[in-house]
Amino acid sequence: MAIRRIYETPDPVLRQISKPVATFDDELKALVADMLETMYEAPGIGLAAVQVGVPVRLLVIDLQEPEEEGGEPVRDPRVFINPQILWHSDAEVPYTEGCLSVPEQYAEVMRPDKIRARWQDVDGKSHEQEIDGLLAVCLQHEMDHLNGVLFIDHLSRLKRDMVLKKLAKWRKEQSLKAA
Ligand code: GNR
Ligand code: NI
Repeated sequence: MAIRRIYETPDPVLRQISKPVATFDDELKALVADMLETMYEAPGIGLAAVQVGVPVRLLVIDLQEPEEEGGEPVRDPRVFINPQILWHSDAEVPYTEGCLSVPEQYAEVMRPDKIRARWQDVDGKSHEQEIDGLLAVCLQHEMDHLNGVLFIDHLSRLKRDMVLKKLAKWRKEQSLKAA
């Protein structure tokens, strides 16, 4: 297992349309293991393969907050391969989102409250389930990545520019700290 580099905006890698996974082999399982390790280390609650530079329709999610448990983290890794949204509610809910590819920036995004999704697991087995709450938010955020979309793309031009300006400022401060 290895921690992989997470690509950040405005890297064009993040704008690729990810390709369906066709082969459920050991190489895929190794990529999933690396993605989980990378997500836990970041830390984040989700990660799409394209964020580590592999444009395939694969994402991992673990909603367990690292801060929630003192000591041993309780892990609940979920793997979604070739996910599809079969249905979504008309009702949308706001959630303040962040993204490992837009570090340290947060903004409110509206998304459907509830979705019905179909996906495959690492063995290629199909699953279908109705999903709501934080898992629905996170799954939709990750599925956007598979289509080259970032959460900032859902904001008004004004808000997006504010976030990108704050990101530039944060990066500058980081580089000054490191020097
Ligand atoms: O760690 C993450 N937190 C988060 C918070 C609100 C909505 C979505 C997310 S996903 C994000 C990790 C990430 O960038 N996944 O692509
Ligand atoms: Ni993200």
